[in-house]
Amino acid sequence: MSRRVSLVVPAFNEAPRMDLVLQCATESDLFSRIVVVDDGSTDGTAALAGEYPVQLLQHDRNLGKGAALQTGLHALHDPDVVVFLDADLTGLTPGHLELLIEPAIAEPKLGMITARFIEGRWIVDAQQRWFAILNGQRALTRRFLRILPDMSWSRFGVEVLMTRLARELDIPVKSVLWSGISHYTKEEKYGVLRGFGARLSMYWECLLAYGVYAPRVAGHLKALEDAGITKDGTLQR
Ligand SMILES: Nc1nc2c(ncn2[C@@H]2O[C@H](COP(=O)(O)OP(=O)(O)OP(=O)(O)O)[C@@H](O)[C@H]2O)c(=O)[nH]1
Ligand SMILES: [Mg+2]
Repeated sequence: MSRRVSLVVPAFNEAPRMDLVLQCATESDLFSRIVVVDDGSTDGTAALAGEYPVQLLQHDRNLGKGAALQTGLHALHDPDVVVFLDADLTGLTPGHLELLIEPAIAEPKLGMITARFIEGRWIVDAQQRWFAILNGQRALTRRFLRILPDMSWSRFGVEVLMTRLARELDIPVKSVLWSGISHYTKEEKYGVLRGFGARLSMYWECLLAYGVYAPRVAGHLKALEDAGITKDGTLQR
């Protein structure tokens, strides 16, 4: 794969869980750049990331997933494809990554490819199926990257933002199936009560992003129009 493919991994207190993603990403030859964004962690996330050949960026306080992805994007120089991967995946192999990246390179008309987990844990698979708008593992092509608005306000609503924007702008999106993969749920990370509270607040942030999407992106869409960029991300003039 000769195109420049970059990876952004947002991480908030993921030291005990992020070895697999970093190992898999750094040992594959799929990425020309790998950026880990430590989102104000208070554990050993930064130290762990430092053990791998990645670029480490750090927020000095927690700003949320959307801001972490935005910080990662800022650090990249004109990539052809950007992959977003959560830090807490289990069962990830280079084959999964190839499945996600291949269409981003082979089908230039696509704007975004999302991965949906199957044949892993039923509860996670069900969430991935019924709340696919929230799925975190994505590849974005140049076509979509160039019209992406600032996402740093969106926290866990960042996937809602990307999905709605692609829909509104008629950017083609493809879904690939990732078999035998899962991740740590919030309840597993923080315990049942605290984890469930964190889950509710994540869903709240997603709903909020859905609600404020239109006013938040209106100015950006107008600017794209003024710049002569059409709905599908191509220049009119
Ligand atoms: N919880 C949390 N995660 C963040 C934050 N900023 C970045 N992340 C990272 O975003 C990714 C997704 O976060 P998770 O908490 O695993 O959320 P999820 O997998 O979508 O949700 P569940 O597993 O269903 O709880 C992980 O790599 C996190 O480390 C933040 O402010 N809070
Ligand atoms: Mg998770």
